[in-house]
Amino acid sequence: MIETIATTPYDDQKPGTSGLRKKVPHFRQPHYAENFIQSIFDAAGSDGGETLVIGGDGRFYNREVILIAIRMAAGNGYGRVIVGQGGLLSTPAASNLIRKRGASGGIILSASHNPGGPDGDFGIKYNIANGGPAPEKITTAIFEKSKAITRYRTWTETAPDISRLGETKLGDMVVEVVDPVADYASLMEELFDFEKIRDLVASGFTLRFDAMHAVTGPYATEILQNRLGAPAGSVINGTPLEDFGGGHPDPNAVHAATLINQMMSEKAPDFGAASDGDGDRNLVMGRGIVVSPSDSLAVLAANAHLAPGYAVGIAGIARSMPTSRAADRVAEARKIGIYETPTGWKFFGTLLDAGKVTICGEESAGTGSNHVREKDGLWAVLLWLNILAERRESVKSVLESHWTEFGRTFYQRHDYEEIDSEVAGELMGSLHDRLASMAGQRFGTLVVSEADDFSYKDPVDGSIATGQGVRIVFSGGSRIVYRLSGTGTKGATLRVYIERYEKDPAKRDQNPAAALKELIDTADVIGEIKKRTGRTAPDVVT
Ligand code: VG1
Ligand code: CO
Repeated sequence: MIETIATTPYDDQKPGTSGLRKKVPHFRQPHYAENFIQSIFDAAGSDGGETLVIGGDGRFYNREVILIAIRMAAGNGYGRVIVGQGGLLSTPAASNLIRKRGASGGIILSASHNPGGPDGDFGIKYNIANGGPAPEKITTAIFEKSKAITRYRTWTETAPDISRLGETKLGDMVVEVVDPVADYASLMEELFDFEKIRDLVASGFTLRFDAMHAVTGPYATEILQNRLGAPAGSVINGTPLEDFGGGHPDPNAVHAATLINQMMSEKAPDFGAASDGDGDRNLVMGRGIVVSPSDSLAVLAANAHLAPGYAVGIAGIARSMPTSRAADRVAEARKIGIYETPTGWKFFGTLLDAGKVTICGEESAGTGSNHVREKDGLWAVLLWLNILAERRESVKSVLESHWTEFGRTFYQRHDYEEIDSEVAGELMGSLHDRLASMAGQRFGTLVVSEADDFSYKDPVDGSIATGQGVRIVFSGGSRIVYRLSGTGTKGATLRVYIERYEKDPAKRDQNPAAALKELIDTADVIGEIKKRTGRTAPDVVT
């Protein structure tokens, strides 16, 4: 029976870059999750009888909220929910299921790279019928609904057991529990030449994939070990844990340090990779080299035609604004479209749906294609493996020949975490105030050619997003970008993105910190970071 429960609004349910993220105790306040889920349903609207996909990254509190969401779906007239067994679905696998099964949307429970556990982070995200994150029009509507909510609807009986595969019913609604991996793994088999990759692995090519105790473990084990023949032990930390083993499932220099160190050692495997909490991001490494995510996007775009799924070539590339322009040089050379969007995958959906782009990527180690409407960590790993299987070269040699052909874009992102929100706001405010007078100013050898706050008009649906990050461009094309993170749950995180293009192959082997030295120093001068925050160095450099 449908039950209507009275509730009162919370005023802080505004989705950020990727859904609503808060600390677990915050989510455990009375009706907090219910309010947000009802606001999603209210914003999405329904004629009744639709299909909804539900899954999450397995973090602490995942199961509880999944059971709440199933009952509320029944209470709100859905005809069927498709749930990953045990409540697990990686973000790209959820996107695939939404598309494949013609669902009207999906609820993905994840705070991605943020740590989990009773005091860790939790998140809820809504994806629409194309499989992609809800666009701003819908996230704004969800927030508006959440501020005015007076009741939510649920189903009287409790949700069925989600640990067993198969169909059961909750009222009139079918609850279908599916293998989280199967459909995703077949999609990967369609896109990539598994036989070629198997041959590569059989020839002695070694790999290590760190699933960081998060959701990708079962996917990587099935695909890399069972289907592609990598020996047991190639996938490490492959069992999803509610607290990610106490770790921070972010595949960057700090949190994936163990694997990075192994890759730099004498006994390194040929290929190394790691993924984040919900499986949508990736870090790719070769023996003795870490591929910067912006370079990875460029290399994947330049070589995608080597994989069967992209053999006809790619229509275009989209990258988020702070992502380096390495991909732009590929697009220019191949005479295909290049689009610059705000941060967050929700801005790629219209371009992918319209067929304007095939491959998208972000500097934060997210890459993906039109096969789903999310970034996809394992997809990137498999495309790399397919490229290596075709070219029979090392990761390092693929990257170096890319730099020789296109030039090298030196790039770093500096994160200052948990700074005081007010201080962060003032820092950005001061940058805004100085934007108009910035052009022509000189900093050492650097002269500002343009400075603005990035706004985006979606070329497909005309929607506009403003305030997407401060860009300072210098003559010659070097660039510093400042923006505040929209995924944190404590204080503010300032991200500073620094880039410089080097065409001369003789200068391409420098270390990025050295190649970017003057820009890094200038980023502090212009951003007044030390002066305002007291921080003398970033917490994370990627
Ligand atoms: C970060 C990344 C962004 C990514 C987002 C969600 O956002 O910078 O590129 O799309 O996380 O990724 P922000 O606002 O903190 O910079 V995930 O893997 O957390 O869903
Ligand atoms: Co993620």
